[in-house]
Amino acid sequence: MKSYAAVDLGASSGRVMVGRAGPDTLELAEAHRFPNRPVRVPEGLRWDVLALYAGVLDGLRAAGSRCEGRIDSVGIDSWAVDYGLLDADGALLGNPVHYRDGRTEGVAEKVWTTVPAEELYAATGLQYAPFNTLYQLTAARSTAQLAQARRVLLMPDLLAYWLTGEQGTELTNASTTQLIDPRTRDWARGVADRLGVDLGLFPPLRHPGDPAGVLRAEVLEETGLAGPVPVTAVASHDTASAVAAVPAAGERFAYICTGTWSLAGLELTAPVLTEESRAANFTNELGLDGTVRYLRNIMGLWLLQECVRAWGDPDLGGLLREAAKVPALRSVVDAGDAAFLAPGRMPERIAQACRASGQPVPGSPAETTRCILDSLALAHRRAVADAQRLAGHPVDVVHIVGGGTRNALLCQLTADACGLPVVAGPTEAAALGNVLVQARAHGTAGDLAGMRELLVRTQPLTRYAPRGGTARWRAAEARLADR
Ligand code: ADP
Ligand code: LRH
Repeated sequence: MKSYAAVDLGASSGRVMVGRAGPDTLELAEAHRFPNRPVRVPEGLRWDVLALYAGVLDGLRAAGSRCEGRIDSVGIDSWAVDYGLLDADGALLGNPVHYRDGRTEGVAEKVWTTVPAEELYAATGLQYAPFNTLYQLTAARSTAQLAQARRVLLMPDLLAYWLTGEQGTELTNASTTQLIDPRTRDWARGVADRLGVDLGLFPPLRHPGDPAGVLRAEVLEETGLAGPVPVTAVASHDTASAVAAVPAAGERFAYICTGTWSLAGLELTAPVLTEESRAANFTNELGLDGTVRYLRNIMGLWLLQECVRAWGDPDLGGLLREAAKVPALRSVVDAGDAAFLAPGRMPERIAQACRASGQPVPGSPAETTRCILDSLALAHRRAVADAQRLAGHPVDVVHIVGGGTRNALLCQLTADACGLPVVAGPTEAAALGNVLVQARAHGTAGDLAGMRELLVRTQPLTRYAPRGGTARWRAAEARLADR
């Protein structure tokens, strides 16, 4: 059996996991977890990328010590859209900008005066989100940093470059830039030319499973690993890795990747580029093996994370137990609303949204938590229903993966709201998808269906049956639509 290190960087924490995979085995153990704390400096909200890199090195050292210094390969995935700029010497120019930074406000509208939103969607299949890389690069257009930049490296590609000295742009993550055509799975050159984006700044595309260099000698020394250690390109968008690790059988399933975000949708074989789909803000991101991740971004547990931070970090388990006792569906907010994107004052912003829509204003933390979880379940219901209708792809089951699987109340409410059985798990789906793609590249895992069979056989899963009461969810949905 081989050992793989999966570096998985989420918006709230980074982790380095050790995966062991064989024909009938898939084991995952956490070697190291570290917080991912963005920092607000005078110029805006930035990722602390050096702290993240230090966490990766600590994690690789910890991973090595679990495997007598012998790791067969390393793979890296992270959140999407963000990037670092390198100068002509290959040095990083400034700290990567956080996708919640305000610099992209109003930028999309300007872009659409050159390439109308309808055309942009038809060419790239990407939903509107203010932080798509295209809008970030446009917002940066007149900055000294971009003028000096010779390279754009997406976050996982930047870390891989620091580990190996080699550069590439991994495709699944590139598909979140709004600069990729989901039909050709190549750069959308026409769009880039019209908008003055220099695609030459990106290194060549690479695909999950491609070799991505070997750990540099200094990295081996610092981590105590025995070389050579290859780095393998995985589905480097965390959501792509997580979807690859959805333990589904067949095609009739929806998935919800729950963590800081909820990414809810379907796995398809071709993109849906209709005007109706654009209006419903569904995205066509690229997945493993020619698949399309047809999904909607929902604010996710970010809403709760920000409240918990505002309340001084009370115990989450206790809060969820109290929230379970609060009557259901008293007030709901639109968990897809970009108004919740920026950090800060989240309990007040949720209260304000309830007040503005004439609903009871949640008072206690338990009531606010209940409002968030009801709202998320409602947004899950809408996304799962809309995706099926827009793609003409019916489902029988909803799979929930990611940190939200630890929130039993959210899983049950999602089953109730969707009126479908929910299968929850694995929690560390992105890391498992990362490991499985490495294992396949190194000869110990099968195709996507085979990977999923292995997950079903090896991973603990929890099932939630819908408890009825769909009419109440339908009514809450209508209530929200009326406001
Ligand atoms: P990301 O990858 O975006 O950083 P995760 O997938 O790690 O996010 O999920 C983080 C979320 O998981 C937290 O915001 C929290 O709401 C939820 N979570 C983590 N641990 C627990 C727990 N013990 N009980 C309930 N929810 C939890
Ligand atoms: C989740 C995620 C999501 C993106 C967002 C920026 O971690 O990758 O798929 O839309 O971060």
